[in-house]
Amino acid sequence: MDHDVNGRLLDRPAIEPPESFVAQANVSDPDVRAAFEREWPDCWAQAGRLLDWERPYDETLAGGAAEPPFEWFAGGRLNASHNCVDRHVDERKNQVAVQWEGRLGETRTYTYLDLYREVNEFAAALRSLGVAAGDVVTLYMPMIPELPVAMLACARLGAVHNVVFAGFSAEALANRMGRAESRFLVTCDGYYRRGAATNQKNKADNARIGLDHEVEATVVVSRLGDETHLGDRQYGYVDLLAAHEGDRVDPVARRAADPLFLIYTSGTTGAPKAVTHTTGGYLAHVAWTARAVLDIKPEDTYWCSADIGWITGHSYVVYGPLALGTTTVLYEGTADHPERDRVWQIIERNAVDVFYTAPTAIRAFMKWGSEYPARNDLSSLRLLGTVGEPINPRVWEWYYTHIGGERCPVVDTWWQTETGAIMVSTLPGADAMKPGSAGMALPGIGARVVDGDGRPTPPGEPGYLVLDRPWPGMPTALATGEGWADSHPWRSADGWQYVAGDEATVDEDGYVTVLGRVDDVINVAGRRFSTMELESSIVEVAGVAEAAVIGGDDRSTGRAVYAYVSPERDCPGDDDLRARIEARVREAIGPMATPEAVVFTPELPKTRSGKIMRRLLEDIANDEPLGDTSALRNPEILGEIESVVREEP
Ligand code: 6R9
Repeated sequence: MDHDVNGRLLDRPAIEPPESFVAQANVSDPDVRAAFEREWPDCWAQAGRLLDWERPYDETLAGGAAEPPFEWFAGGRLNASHNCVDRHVDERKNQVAVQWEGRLGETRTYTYLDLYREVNEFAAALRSLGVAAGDVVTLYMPMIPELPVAMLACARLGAVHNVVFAGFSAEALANRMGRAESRFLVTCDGYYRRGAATNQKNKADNARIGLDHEVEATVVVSRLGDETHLGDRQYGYVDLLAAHEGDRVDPVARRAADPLFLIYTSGTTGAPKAVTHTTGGYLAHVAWTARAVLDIKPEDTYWCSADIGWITGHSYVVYGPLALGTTTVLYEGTADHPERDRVWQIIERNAVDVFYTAPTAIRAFMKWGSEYPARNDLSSLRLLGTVGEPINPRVWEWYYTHIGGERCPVVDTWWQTETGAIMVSTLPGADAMKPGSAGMALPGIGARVVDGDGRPTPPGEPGYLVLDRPWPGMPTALATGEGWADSHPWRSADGWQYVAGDEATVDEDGYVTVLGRVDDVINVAGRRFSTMELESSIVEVAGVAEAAVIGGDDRSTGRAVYAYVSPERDCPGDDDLRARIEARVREAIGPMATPEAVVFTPELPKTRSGKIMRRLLEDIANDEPLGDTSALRNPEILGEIESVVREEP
């Protein structure tokens, strides 16, 4: 089969969603985009209506659409904890809200009533420790139910949570607490990683030492069950709950534009940046997309496998599904522990209806083989989703066939920490799917691909992906126009637009194909290669598990392709594998793209969500000092890679 430059299959027709899916879909009206256009921005009242407002808003969007400031749902007041918990208790108090699957095979079930009680008791505890509306509370916890409970308890008080990925170092935690001047911390004693216990409390204690300001209170959840020494101003989570048993806290009504949380970006292109999301606009956008794109119904069991420390976990493990009153699965473990069919067992055991994951996970599933999903019953699945990176058409097809049984639509959802919620995707009940292409801008969303002068590029021509209209889930810095002036300009061409930093193409039907971060495109002697295209060809070589390519300095061509390859467990990284990789790239892409160097490494440096940190690999290749490494899940691998590169002749 032929592929275009983006690796998309040319002779494969678009795939229509199955009729059985369309018949039950939350959104199936093919006219929905046009209807949103006709009523923009008031069309977003559809999202506002999914929420309970303590005080109704006066205007869907105040301030006009031309330039900041933008204020969504102006005049409205609401509380996110009320929206995600209280209002469901009357209707379905005994329905499961959070289904937890622990690393050691344990499970815990929280009904909406259980969640209501614990959120209230913990909110009362936080209040007694001095937490008030507007305070920043840092949450440094793995995937345990106490994390969403703590998020919702903060939201109940109008406090702003600052979740820091549990795998980050003490230094990364100190940096993120310091910048936010956060005086409250909720953490745990430790947790299991691949069967071994890590000491989280120790990291938290070290972070506190590195801070310039005092921490007023630290709450420690017992995950390992061992006796933990609690120092001054440190409190045990269960002791606090016991002290506040039966307490209720009235949800604090917040203005729609008030901050709900802050989170740091993935840092794939530079130092991680703080992003603040709003209470009303964010929650409305997340709820609407969870309903229209992920097709969530209250009676579903829904599983997004993302870590809560990533924006995807905030929006689609916690806020979106709970706002819609569904059952959300929370999984603490990894996909291959203790066995490579762990994910499929969880889907079978819980009869999961909708599964949302990342291409990096799907690539791993594909490598492990289809026998693992095949030996589990996946017939409960109705819809599949992916997020985080471009998904290669071959990987898409595998997901569609082996996991979805060709019966579940696949939504390839493009968005960012900065956008808060999904921006570009097919609507699974209304749109045809094109493997490898995310799809059209969602109804009411202005996404375009433009050249360096801001002019729309012709179909198929790469350009910059920009958002040229405000959206409800936009972060505070963009809404007020007071932040990010340098790194994220709203640049004026024929209006304001937010430059997302991704390179993309758009086709005749308006389907957007994301090629990768602008910085990740490699220019060799005037020819542009997308990292995805190159990496896909390398991963096709037998024995290769994963690959990352970057542009390194080269004396003759200016820029050259450097490949970092992690071989499969039983395959040696030797000259034979190197020769096969070079041959494959020459054949698939062309001699110009043949890697200047192939470096073997047991792992690639990755973020909490599995994104490859190419900029650090580039620093190593070019013998430059390493940039910010604080957002790495596995920083220890860098030293190993550096030593291999230095040994190269
Ligand atoms: C949600 C999230 C954002 C960057 C984004 C883009 C890449 C995300 C994608 C995708 C192609 C998709 N990205 N979804 N690329 N297709 N469906 O990932 O947020 O961690 O901030 O990353 O991820 O490059 O700009 P974040």
